[in-house]
Amino acid sequence: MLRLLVLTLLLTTNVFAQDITTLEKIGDVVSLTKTDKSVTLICNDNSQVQLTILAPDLVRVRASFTKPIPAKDHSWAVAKNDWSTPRWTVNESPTAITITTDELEVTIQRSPLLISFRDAHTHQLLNADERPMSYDANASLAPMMFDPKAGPFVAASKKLGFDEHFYGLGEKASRLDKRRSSFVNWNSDTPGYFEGRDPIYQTIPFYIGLQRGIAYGIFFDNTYRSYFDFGKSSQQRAWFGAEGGEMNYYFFHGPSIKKILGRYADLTGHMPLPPLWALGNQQSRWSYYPDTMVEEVVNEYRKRDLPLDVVHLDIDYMHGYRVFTFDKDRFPDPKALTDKLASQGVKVVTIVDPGVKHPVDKNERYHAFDQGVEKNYFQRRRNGDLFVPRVWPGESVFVDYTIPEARRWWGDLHRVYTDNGIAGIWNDMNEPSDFVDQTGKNQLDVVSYDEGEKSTHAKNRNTFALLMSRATYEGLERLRPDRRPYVITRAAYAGIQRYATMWTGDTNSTWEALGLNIPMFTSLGLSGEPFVGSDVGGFIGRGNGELLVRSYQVSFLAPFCRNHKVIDGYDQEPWRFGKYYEDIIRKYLKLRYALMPYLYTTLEEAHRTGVPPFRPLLLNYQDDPNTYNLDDQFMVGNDLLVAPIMKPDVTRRLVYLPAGSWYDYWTNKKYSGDTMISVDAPLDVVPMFVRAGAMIPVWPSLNYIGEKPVSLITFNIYPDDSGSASATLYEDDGLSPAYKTGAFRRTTLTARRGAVSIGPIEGSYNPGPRKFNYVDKSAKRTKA
Ligand code: MIG
Repeated sequence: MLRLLVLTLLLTTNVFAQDITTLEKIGDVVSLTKTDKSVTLICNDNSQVQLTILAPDLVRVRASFTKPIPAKDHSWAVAKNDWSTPRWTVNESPTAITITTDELEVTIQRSPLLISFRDAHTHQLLNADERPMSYDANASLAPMMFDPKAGPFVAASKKLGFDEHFYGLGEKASRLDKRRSSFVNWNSDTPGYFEGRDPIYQTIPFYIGLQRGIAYGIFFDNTYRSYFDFGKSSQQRAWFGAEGGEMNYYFFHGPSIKKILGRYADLTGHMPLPPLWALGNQQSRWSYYPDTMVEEVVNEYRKRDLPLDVVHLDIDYMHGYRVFTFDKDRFPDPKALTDKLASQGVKVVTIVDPGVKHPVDKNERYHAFDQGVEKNYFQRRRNGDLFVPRVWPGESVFVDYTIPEARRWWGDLHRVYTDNGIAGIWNDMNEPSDFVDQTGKNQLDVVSYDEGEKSTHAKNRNTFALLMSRATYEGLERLRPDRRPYVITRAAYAGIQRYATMWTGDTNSTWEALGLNIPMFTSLGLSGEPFVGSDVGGFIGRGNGELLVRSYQVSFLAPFCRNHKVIDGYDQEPWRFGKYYEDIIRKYLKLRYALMPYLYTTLEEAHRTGVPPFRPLLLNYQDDPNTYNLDDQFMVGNDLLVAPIMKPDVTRRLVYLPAGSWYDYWTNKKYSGDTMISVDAPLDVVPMFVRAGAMIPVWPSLNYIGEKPVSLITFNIYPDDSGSASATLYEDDGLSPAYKTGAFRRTTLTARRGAVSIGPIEGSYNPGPRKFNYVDKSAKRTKA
């Protein structure tokens, strides 16, 4: 009873912070065993630590307290298990064991057991344990009550560098550099969140440490509620831990962040390319209905010469919020609607929530519920009762997505969408949100199949969205094998990039919320989620024309660019505040479409290398400490630098230009970097700069992707101080998965004092007849 009380307090207040100095430390090393890929250390308290060498720059650390490493080893996040073991050696001395790869030197001090990571060449220390890995020997933590297999709280603690910066950790309502902050991961529906609210929707337990320009990464693959403290509770340590599960982390050696992101993508999966039109402009509302209103929105866009590729249907398209149905009065003929919109170049995305309506009346038939009950695919409580949360349909049930057949069944249910011409699926509420209680209290005794482990909510909450997105993605892949799936999710766990793109949930229509866009998008990019965006204009509350314009001036270069608004909010489509604002928004939407070949080239880079399109400056200028906290500017790819205004009534700002030369995008005026400049930014201007040495490909004006064949690509040349510039252009069919088997074309171009040479060209895709045109921007300086 007392435990229950403590549990209730912990969960309702959510201010619990573990004092890791009270935890029991792992014992000393007494012996070791080796295989061709790993070393297992056996400790004097029967604990074991296993270090597995996956790549020269990637070592996995697994610890099991007071018992052997379990034979079972499973992760929903990890995509690659077949690493070809690199060269490595192990050396034993009386005091330590040292594992050496071509890049890393990992030393395990025997007593006390402390692990340190060094650069194999310079022997420079990268990261070191501050105390031995530890666990809660008293096992006093609450979730165990419901999940005896959870095990105790586990933690690892690292020395905090005096000058160490921390990045990543997925979706956090916080600034870019996470030094001196602490965070909790427990996927939560947090409408109207503000800076500092934590946790919010997603769990990506991966971070990057950067000190003296040298980076490492740590991925703590543990799905229980987890904690990260980057020098907040003590200036001596950065620690991470979780309320159960294994101490199980991967250490990535840089020194470059880009390299770490590539390895992280190898480990947890590369983002597949979405259809090219996913980079198009998108419009949403909770909710457009009936069908004629959707048509009206699209007609407005076309009439006003505003580009648009996608319109979203929020929850009111359904029959009484029943997923996989359409309301017969509001959407009597969805296929006719999608056909009609397709003829205007617009694709339709529908929302699909996890809550499957539980019929109120026993005699009511609803196929999704009936089939799921018959097949026993819905989550149940430990006592065998169906788990019945309350969400939009009222009393509902959730699928146990850990059951492979249930994922397949769920995916196949999407046939009703693909048959009706729906182009993509938007997964919301998948924390999973439950109106009975948003902290998860009502779900603690829900059991999931989990590969036969029959584990509970404490372990499965944070992966629910990952598995739901997976079911959706794989379903769309089966239903339309010749098309790339397009899935958008709100909640996530590491690995989500294999299945879904994301948006940052229910923001406020405020300047404060707009100020979070850049740190959140860039942090997500540093966490393996390249395809990100936020409701343009903000979701909750009433904005105004100025806020909407400034919001577009951030999002017009974000991968996901969608204006969306809450049900009772003031309308905020681009024209709603009048022509003055609409004209500016048109300018930025058109600029986005003009830059499409550049955006797509950087998106393909993200797919291939894990390096995101939307970047903090530090990703391109890792040696420049001026960039380490810079989160009111961003870059797209290597070449575009944008410094938006995110405050009302402000029309001038400081812009930091890193070393090198830069061209003002609007005037072509050239600046020397490595300095701060002050620039004008009236409402119609977002300060934007092009790196000298770049060539930016642009398309002719389009109302939507594929409106007409692109027969002319213009390369705007921004020569560097020696008169040179270069570019890469990536092209493919934009729709099918054929790019995965070589049907793409990557063209490299180099300009030297006006002469452009093309080559090499990679890939087998034939882009059809199209001409290249070259414009030397250094000769086109205009007056501001
Ligand atoms: O409880 O579907 O974040 O984008 O419009 C609110 C209705 C549920 C939350 C999503 C939002 C969406 C809304 N949903």
